[in-house]
Amino acid sequence: MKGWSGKILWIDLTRKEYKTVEYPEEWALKYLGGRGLAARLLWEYLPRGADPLGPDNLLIFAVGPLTGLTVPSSGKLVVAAKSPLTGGYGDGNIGSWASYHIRRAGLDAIVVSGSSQKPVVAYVEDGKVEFRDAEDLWGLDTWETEKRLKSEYGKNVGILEIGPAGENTVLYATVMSQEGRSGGRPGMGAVMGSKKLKALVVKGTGEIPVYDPKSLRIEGSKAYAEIKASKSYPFWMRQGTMMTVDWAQEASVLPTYNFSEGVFDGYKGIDGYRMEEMKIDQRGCPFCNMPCGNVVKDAEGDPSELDYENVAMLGSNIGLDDLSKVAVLNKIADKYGVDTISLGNTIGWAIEASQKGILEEKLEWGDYARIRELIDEIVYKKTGLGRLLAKGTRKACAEAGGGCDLTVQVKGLEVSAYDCHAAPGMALAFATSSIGAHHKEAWVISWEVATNRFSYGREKAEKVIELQRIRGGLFESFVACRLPWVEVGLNLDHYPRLLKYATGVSYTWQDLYDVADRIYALIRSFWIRELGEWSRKLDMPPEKWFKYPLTKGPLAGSKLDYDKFNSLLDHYYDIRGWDSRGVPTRATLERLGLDYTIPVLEKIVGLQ
Ligand code: PTT
Ligand code: SF4
Repeated sequence: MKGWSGKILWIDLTRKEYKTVEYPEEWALKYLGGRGLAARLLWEYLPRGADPLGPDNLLIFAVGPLTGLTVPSSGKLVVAAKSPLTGGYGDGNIGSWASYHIRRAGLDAIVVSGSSQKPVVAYVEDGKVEFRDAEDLWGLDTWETEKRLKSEYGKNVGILEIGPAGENTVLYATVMSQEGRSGGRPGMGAVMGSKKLKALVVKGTGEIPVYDPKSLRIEGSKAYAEIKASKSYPFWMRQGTMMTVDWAQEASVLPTYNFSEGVFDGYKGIDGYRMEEMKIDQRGCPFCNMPCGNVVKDAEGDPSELDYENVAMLGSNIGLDDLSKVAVLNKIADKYGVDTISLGNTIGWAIEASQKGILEEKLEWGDYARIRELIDEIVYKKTGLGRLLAKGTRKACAEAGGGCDLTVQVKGLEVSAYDCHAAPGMALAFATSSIGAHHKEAWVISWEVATNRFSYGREKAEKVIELQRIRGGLFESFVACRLPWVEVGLNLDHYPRLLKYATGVSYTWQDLYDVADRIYALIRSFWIRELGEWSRKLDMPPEKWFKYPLTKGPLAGSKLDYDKFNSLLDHYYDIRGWDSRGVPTRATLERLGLDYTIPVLEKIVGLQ
């Protein structure tokens, strides 16, 4: 079989043992890789009900058939596990040389099980593993950790590591790489920390198996050239995702004061043009010719790599209008290895809850000095408030005994940087994303704002599913960055051709949509199995968007409509072939070849 190695490396940290195992060819063909393979592995091998922070959880690093090839933006991998933040399926997509080295090591995935007594680094070279004591690295930030490991193992390795947030199992700690790449928002870094795995270092020296290397090279070159020739390319190279700040303000979707408003008076202080004035470098993931990592000098004179999400969540959402200070908070988050989205969202909730008297301590919007300290308290769980906020907003409000109607999360994962008071389609995207509220799977908002914004019609559900299939299904399973398509309009038809040249398998678009639908239904089944129940309430957007209208900007007075949203959700379930609770029907599971989930779901929720 070309295109896949067909092999998975299993590392048992409890016993310090490892083995390489072949997995069924059918899994590669039906789930492709990345998220698809990770979901299949979790279903098969994670003991049902496993504690996400216990040794039974499986931490999976999975690549796909396009990863690491000389095709646009292919230096990515999926990191997945049962999430300690949500209790369901969790993953993230991270750019790192580790992706390329995993493939050159002849592997499609590395699965880490068990947990070490003492901090450890796993060094993987062509499928062999060495366990290196990591007492000396424990406590170091992600930048310093990577620097030391590079000086030890050389520059030609891929490194994925955690910082203090992962070590201290902050529930939204991420896995980091290359000083500014972060993946696994729903606490994948906490899972790594619970296993005492400080870093995974990978070196591969073999060839990546490809079915038709010549055609792949030609198709890849055409795609690279198309990116460079795109009209959007020059501005993208200047601002990257930071161009979104001005657009979000214009569209009244810029998260402001814990998603109370969609416009921010100080937006000019944090937008893409301000970033351009401060820019000192530009960097990105392997194999990318449109690098989006805009590096600025922060208020402390250090480099900090900015993205729209980071800036909106640690800027307007907490009332901070000075990009050089936002950049400091972003840098700290990267060094500590904690998700900027959940961090900014949780701090925003804390400030609002404090102002409403729910939390004892008085916190103020935009109070940079206090917020900087608070991040330390969260990451090191130093104070009562820090310990509370380290759990994310859903648990924090339950423990604080109030303010749950002010949390902006779905299934326990905090919403990313798009306010949806006046965007029902995007609210549906957040509500039905397979890891909790993340924009990565169906970023319908630009289409929604440009078309029939206030409609709750079936076309919104259709669009959400179309994007979930392409973004959440395909890009996450053949594993490449989606931004060449999203941001500079690379023609999607390159991808089935690239897949054919990589694997020898001719997938039609219908075949690919079936793969994506299979992955979505499997992930939904996994959630149901792990939560032991299901109800459509879990697919509802935050109460805040229904209850408290916007008070500022051109859309003041807007909020979501509960009944209309419910009918939109019905459309979504209907198109997906899921019942009115959001459970895939028996016929859908059979059609997608997920028969093995049927007896389990039948027992837990009963199938229609
Ligand atoms: C992603 C999420 C995002 S989405 C951003 S900014 W974005 C935040 N970035 C963080 C960061 O940085 N530091 C930090 N400590 N926490 C952060 N949390 C947030 O994490 C990222 C890019 C971006 S930048 C986006 S949209 C695209 N996402 C892709 C995706 O999901 N899949 C895919 N196939 N391609 C993608 N391409 C783009 O990748 P999560 P990265 Mg990230 C500093 O992982 O968990 O999905 O959260 O991976 O290598 O950093 O690239 O405006
Ligand atoms: Fe990485 Fe950005 Fe390039 Fe995508 S566009 S591969 S996230 S540098």
